[in-house]
Amino acid sequence: MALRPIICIPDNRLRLKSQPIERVDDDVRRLMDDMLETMYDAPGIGLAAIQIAVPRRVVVIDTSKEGEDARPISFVNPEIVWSSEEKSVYQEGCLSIPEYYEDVERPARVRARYLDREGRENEIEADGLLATALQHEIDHLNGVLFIDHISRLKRERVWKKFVKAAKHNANEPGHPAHDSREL
Ligand code: GNR
Ligand code: NI
Repeated sequence: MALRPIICIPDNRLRLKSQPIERVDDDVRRLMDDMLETMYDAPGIGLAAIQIAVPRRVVVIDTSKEGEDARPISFVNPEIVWSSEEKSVYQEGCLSIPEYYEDVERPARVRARYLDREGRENEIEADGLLATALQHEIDHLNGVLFIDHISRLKRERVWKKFVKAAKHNANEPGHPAHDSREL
């Protein structure tokens, strides 16, 4: 297993549409293990492969609480096949937008179809934090970030802040940037 660097906005790779996995093999399972290690280290409750710069449709999630046994779930090619009319609001954050949190409204419950670690087709019906995390991660696979669901004013404010920070980092050798690439 290996820790991998997490990329942050304004890195435009976060806007890529990730490509489906054709076969769940040992390479894919190794990717999932690296993602889980990176997610727990961060720490976060979910991670999409593009956040470690791999544009593949792979997601890991663990919404278990501190002190509980870990309950990691790995999803390959996840798709929402049903979502409730009922909505819920969670304060979301993203490891690719550090230290920024905002309320986001999404369907309260979703059903998703995916391949598991063995490549078997599976379905899960989720509510609560798991439902929110699943939608947040599947958004990543489509190049969508949670700030795309908030007001344009707030989104532009946070985006500009990270562009500025990236430029600053690029001009200060010895201060490794989150990622200093520009749009
Ligand atoms: O760690 C995370 N917490 C979180 C909280 C509320 C809604 C979504 C999330 S996902 C986030 C980790 C992350 O950035 N996943 O892409
Ligand atoms: Ni995220």
